[in-house]
Amino acid sequence: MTEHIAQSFPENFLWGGAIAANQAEGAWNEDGKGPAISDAFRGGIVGGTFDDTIDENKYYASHEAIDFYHRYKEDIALFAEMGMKCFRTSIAWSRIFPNGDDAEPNEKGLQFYDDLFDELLKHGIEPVITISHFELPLNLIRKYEGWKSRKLIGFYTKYAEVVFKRYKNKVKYWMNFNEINHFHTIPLAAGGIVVQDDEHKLPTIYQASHHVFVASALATKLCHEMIPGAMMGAMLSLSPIYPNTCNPDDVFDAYELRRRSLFYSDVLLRGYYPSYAKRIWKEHSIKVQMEPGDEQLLREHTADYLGFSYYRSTTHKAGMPILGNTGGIMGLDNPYLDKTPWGWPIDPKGFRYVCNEMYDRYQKPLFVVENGYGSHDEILEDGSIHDPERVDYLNKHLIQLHEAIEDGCEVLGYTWWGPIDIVSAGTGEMKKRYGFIYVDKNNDGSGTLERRKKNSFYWYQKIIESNGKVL
Ligand code: BGP
Repeated sequence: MTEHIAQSFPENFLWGGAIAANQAEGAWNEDGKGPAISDAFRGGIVGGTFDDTIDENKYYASHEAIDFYHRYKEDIALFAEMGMKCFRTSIAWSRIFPNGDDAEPNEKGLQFYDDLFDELLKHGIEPVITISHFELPLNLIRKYEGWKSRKLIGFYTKYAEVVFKRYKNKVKYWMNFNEINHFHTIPLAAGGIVVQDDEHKLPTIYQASHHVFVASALATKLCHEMIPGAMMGAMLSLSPIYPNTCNPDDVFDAYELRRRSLFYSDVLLRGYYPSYAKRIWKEHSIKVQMEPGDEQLLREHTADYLGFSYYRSTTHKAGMPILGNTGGIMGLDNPYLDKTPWGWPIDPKGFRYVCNEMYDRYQKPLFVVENGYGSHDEILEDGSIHDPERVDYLNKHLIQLHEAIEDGCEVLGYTWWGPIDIVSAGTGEMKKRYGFIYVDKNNDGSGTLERRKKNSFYWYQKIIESNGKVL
């Protein structure tokens, strides 16, 4: 390990880890929980298949996941041992409202998160909560075609109000929707948006997004009114988008793609639709239906901070499709970068780049709520697990994050994605492991679920203990 001396991170910097309910909890139909959209995907929400009839004879990764629902005490004790100051997870909407449109919330679901948050607080760990992380109650898809329907604004704000009321003394950091800009790339899984066909795709996505913006503004309003001092974040998936060459066509196209991916944060953090949206709508004959007062709500209730995930960068060439396809997501090969075993380019400098780009653009605090390295891990004969690549990824990214802070970016904290191995959102695999803690579970669902510390566990512990000085 190269010991590079960094100055320490800001005082009270929130070091932590992040997971999502559907990728960790399991117990998919226990204690009154209704099925969520994530329970109906097999093989991951990006590459997998969705069938809302859920065949119980088949294997669905989210149904047991790593059984965090029953083992959270053991897991939180390990997070505390690492020294975590905060922990990001989501509330599964369908534990609270099993059908999404129920008249009353499910008490057992509410109690679970009370217990979970108490356990975190007992260890001095601040909960950081995503209200909706790819977990829309399935019934809202079946009955209303998801966010396409304006009715969802009411269901969501009711849900948000219930959780604010219940957890107002326990949770200060909130986010409405996970990776909201993926509503464009994976509308069903990320956005709970049912798109009939290509012709209706863009109009449907923009209309549904408008409903989500109004719902976010209303929830932000409630959050501020009900929980003094609480902060509501917008949450984005961020990758810098590099032009493939200095050909102005490549440069402008990359810029255009960038802008479209920031459409969501532009609305949520600035409080109004950006000027470039008008051109997109005109070109695609899109008429977004708004009600009187909607735009005022957006203006008055903007997000307090930008939470984001950062894993990699993307390289773009003029003419590559710019909306909603995998070419747009993964981009071209960048010959200057190594890749993870899952083919994701490793780009620590890109991390500094996006932090600066976002802080320059919005001048609001940043919170890195996902960054991580998905890889294979093996238990050696002596029971140990060596994961030097994960440690290397972590170090290099944190060094760049520190640089970004020195550049002047205000960063509230950093939560490593999957501090414990969980189900991959993209592929539904267990073998794509991010954890500092290994979970004995395989892709086919076999395994004892036993937890075991990897080498990186001890290294992250040192990083937190020294507030980053060991880097
Ligand atoms: C983000 C999601 C997470 C998470 C992560 C890693 O897009 O917010 O839910 O899973 O990506 O992706 P994967 O699990 O596909 O490796």
